[in-house]
Amino acid sequence: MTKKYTAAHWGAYEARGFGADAELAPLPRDPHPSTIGEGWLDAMQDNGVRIARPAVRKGWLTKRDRQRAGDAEFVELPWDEALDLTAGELQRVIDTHGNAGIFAGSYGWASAGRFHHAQSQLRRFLNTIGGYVTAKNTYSHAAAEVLWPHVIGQTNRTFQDGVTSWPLVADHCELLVAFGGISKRAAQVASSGTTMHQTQDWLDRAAKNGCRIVNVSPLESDMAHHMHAEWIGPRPGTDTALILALAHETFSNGWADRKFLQRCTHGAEAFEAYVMGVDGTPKTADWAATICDLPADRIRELAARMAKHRTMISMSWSMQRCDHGELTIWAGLSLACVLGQIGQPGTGFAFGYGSTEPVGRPHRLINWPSVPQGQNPVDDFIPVARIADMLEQPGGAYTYDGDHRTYPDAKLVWWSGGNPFHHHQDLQRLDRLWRKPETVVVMDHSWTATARRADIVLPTTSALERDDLMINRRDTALVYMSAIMPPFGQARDDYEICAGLAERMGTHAAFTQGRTARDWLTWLWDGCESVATANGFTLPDFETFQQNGICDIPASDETRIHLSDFVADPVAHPCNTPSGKIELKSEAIAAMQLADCPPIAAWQEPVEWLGDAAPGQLHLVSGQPNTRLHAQNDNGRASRAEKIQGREPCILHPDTARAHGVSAGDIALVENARGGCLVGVTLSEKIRPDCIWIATGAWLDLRVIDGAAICIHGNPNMLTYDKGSTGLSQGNIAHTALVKLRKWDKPLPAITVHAPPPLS
Ligand SMILES: Nc1nc2c(c(=O)[nH]1)N[C@H]1C(S)=C(S)[C@@H](COP(=O)(O)OP(=O)(O)OC[C@H]3O[C@@H](n4cnc5c(=O)[nH]c(N)nc54)[C@H](O)[C@@H]3O)O[C@H]1N2
Ligand SMILES: Nc1nc2c(c(=O)[nH]1)N[C@H]1C(S)=C(S)[C@@H](COP(=O)(O)OP(=O)(O)OC[C@H]3O[C@@H](n4cnc5c(=O)[nH]c(N)nc54)[C@H](O)[C@@H]3O)O[C@H]1N2
Ligand SMILES: [Mo]
Repeated sequence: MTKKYTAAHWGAYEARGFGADAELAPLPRDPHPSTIGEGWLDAMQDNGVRIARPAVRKGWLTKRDRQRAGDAEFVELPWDEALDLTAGELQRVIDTHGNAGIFAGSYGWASAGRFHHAQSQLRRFLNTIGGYVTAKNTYSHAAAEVLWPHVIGQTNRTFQDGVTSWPLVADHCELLVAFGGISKRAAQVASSGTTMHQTQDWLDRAAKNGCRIVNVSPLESDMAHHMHAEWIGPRPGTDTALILALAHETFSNGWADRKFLQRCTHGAEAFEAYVMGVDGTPKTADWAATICDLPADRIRELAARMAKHRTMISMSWSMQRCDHGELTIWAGLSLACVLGQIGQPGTGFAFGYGSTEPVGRPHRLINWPSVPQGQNPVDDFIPVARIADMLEQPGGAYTYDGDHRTYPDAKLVWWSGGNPFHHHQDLQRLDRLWRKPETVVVMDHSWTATARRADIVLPTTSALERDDLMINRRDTALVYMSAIMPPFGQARDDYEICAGLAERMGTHAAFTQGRTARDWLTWLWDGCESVATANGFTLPDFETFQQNGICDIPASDETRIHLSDFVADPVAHPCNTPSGKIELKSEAIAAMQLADCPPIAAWQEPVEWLGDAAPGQLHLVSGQPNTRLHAQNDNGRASRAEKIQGREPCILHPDTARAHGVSAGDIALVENARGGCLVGVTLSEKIRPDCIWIATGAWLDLRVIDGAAICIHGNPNMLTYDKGSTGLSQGNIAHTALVKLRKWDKPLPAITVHAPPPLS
């Protein structure tokens, strides 16, 4: 029997059977298959959440109301009527407001195949009819995306691609200081799929080689237990102060690598002056100890070891998903410059080890083809996490990367392949502002919190229901993804939906270029064959690839030392910064005159933090879920198994639980001025007692109970703060929030979000 394969952002799978009999097994070559995959198949076979037919919200259909409350009734329509309605609405908005009235940034992860990529399909279609306002940067690392080009002259993508490869760390690094940890949890994921999970193996090899690992994080399990890592848990959001104190120790003890600073950096004098206290405050270990709530001796001791060993400073992406996040990662880079170990094997500075699986992979990167999105005639955009600000204040002023800009007026909001009522902060605020646009269109395969807040819902197939190609830029294999289920209900591929709309808008030929979905797959494969030839190898023909299901890429090993060319000869290989060097002070950022973003990596108090908390307040850390990709598969087995009385679990220190009168297994209300959520209590000694950890991704089930807006399911974005990290990048600050906690002693409301909305 020939094997079939499929893939998701969390791994690649062998498939047996079809439809109700389908089974998935992780690839035998994958040493550590993901937990997320265990809940994939049943999530996609779940009648309770899959959208079977196009649906239109009744209040919008009958009277064009904007009451997108999440509990609305929907009317199911035949495809032709739904597509006519959608195309008519598009045309109306374009005629009345122009294409700039369409906001279709559509941020989100969608599914892993190269062709059936939801956003690409939507953008390609909208570009054929005059374009749309888009969203720039990501929720993952917007602050880094805007900062790195100024201070190191690389895009975040180039930076990540160049990060020193794992084997060099495992074999040469003596001290790995990991801010935000490096965990198997987040490393389950690789955007566009992966045939293996190896991050933990690299860490194990490092430990076996005697590398000492220091986990700097509020949560000890951000580093695997068996690593016996040292744990330093500063108050969340205070890492910049800790790093500045490490730099202070390094300068004052004469351990700074002055030659490196002189050869390879710009602005080191300004940074040193700030660290040593030109502003009246020397950034000593004692100074940081108070801010970070750490023993000063511990900071001094760590600084000494970092200076005396071959040290890698690793920062997870979470380090910049907080207030002034740009400054945290810039501080990390600055300290690495002071230590002078950048450009050598296994030491220096890294951003993103463990945040996704491919970062640091020792395989060559190949830029495979993708479906062209075309040109967007509308050049307006918003920084991705400023959606609620945009809805609140069309025309409102904001700064972004040195520009003074104004928010567009979104009349029609279109989302495909993303879930803002998962990913955005302060969801009660978004819920309120979401009612401002005239029309909301959502394409998804499931009744997510966002789909429930749409006017027009167009049901898509899931990746399990169509053939596609798994093509990751840094994998050792390509995977032919075979459909293993028929389309759910009347669901259609994103491509087919967009083609149907393009037909109505008169752009069918431009959108499809006369190709069927299968024609596009062969077109992509033809492109892959050319890329392979240019890289010195050949690929099998399309039919053979489909037959085999997997195609290994030959000779894919690659060793990389980040910035080694630059460090070896900064004159011959300058950084693409104004000075040609790594900038510890940026004149470009200085010229922006931003109140919240100084031109060096200085400590700025976060808008909310434990150093300025009321008694009993806790810091909320809302990281990536172990059992899901964001909100995807929340209804699947793996995610459901971890819930407590159907609610998302939180992690609390036993002392904290006791002080708040809650025990393991209880339901607690976590709340602040922005809203509340109900969580199930789990206990661990391995978390700072003044923190609470809640994974993202429980589907928003919003109720007003005794006047308070509460997600009864446990979505932490009810509590997070919706503001830009600084006026530089406007990145989200999901990891900056204070909350209170108390036992929930009222009746526990039933979860409704895993059952379909009322349909007629
Ligand atoms: N509090 C807090 N919030 C956070 C974060 C945090 O750390 N803390 N992290 C942030 C980060 S880094 C990110 S990346 C975001 C993630 O936020 P999102 O990427 O928006 O979250 P997903 O749940 O992956 O949403 C993808 C959606 O695409 C749909 N989908 C899947 N396949 C298809 C398809 O073929 N077609 C269509 N049309 N749709 C499909 C899925 O059903 C799902 O609803 O969350 C952010 N939010
Ligand atoms: N299983 C799974 N893996 C995923 C995803 C998923 O949804 N599920 N999503 C993927 C995506 S889109 C992204 S962007 C990446 C994100 O990857 P990361 O940003 O690395 O992941 P997080 O879980 O947000 O954060 C990692 C840890 O940082 C710690 N942390 C938070 N705030 C602070 C702080 O102020 N200081 C310090 N020192 N530590 C802090 C938290 O304890 C948290 O557990 O994960 C990817 N991987
Ligand atoms: Mo992300």
